[in-house]
Amino acid sequence: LNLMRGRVDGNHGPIKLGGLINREKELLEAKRIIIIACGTSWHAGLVGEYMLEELVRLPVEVEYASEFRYRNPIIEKNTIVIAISQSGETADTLAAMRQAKGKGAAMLSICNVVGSSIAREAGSGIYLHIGPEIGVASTKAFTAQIAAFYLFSLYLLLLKNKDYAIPPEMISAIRTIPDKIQTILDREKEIGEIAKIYKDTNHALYLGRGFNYPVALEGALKLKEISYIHAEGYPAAEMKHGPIALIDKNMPVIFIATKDSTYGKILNNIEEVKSRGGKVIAIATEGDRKITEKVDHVFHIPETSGVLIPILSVIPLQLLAYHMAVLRGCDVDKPRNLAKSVTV
Ligand code: F1P
Repeated sequence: LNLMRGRVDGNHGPIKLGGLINREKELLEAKRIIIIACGTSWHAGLVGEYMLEELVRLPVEVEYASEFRYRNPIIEKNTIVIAISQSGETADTLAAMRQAKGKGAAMLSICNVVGSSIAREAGSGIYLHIGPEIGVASTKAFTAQIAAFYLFSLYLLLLKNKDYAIPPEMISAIRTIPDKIQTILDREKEIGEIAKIYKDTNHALYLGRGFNYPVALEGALKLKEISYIHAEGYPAAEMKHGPIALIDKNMPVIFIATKDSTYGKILNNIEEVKSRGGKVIAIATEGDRKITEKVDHVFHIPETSGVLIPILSVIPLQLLAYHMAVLRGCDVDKPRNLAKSVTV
């Protein structure tokens, strides 16, 4: 199951699942998973929820650690709590873990930093082996956390059914991800051109459905964090319940519109924005020419299996935030007011 090369340049090790061994019994008996995290890691947790529900059919909830720690949550028997953190030091996540542990939950963590406080508190889990983030904003942690959830889902399928054989296409789907990421990075210039057009905007709206809904949240967060542009991420279907009022020619609307089960609905949402004079940037699947006629700008990403789409669809959004920030003279590695690990 150690399928990932870790990073595109291959300098880091694969994600290993050996750290789950001392939780095998609890995982086998698990009836419910609660994921706790903050910021970008919380967005990865949402992808994890969709993935575990789709692939393993386990009920999953995703909670902001900063809320969970102050509530009196109900933790039933056979609940596993997974804490996700890039730094492994986020105070809210650590406090939420202690809250869950006190109520008898079995703990796991998904962390970058070996021996970090959160990893030690969990006592079991997955290390990403991608090294710490160099800048403050989380980027490679997000994609690696999603890869970890994919491997974790396969691990659970194997654990729960000894006769289960992983379909070869599920293995090749993850094996081909690094090359597909490289294809996107090779076309970074296209994103730079889009950024030049919108660099002076004051607001942006990010919309996605299904697996791309957390990606919309993450795209908006990256823009806020490093370029200080006000941005909101929403499930595309929620647009008509409020954000539609914001649409005008001055606000770019970024749609994650890949060819998956939500595609037809997303095209309808794009039309709703265009008919109100909005400017649309679409992240679409390679070969999708139909969408090109409907939007103002399109960036194509390679095709991949549904649950893995977020790993690819988030990268153009990370690049967009980066280019917007650089064009506006912001320090992308040290954004104002943000700490690398939020330890208070
Ligand atoms: C959580 C987080 C990051 C964000 C920033 C502040 O950190 O919200 O997602 O980019 O660095 O902290 P972590 O628990 O994943 O280390």
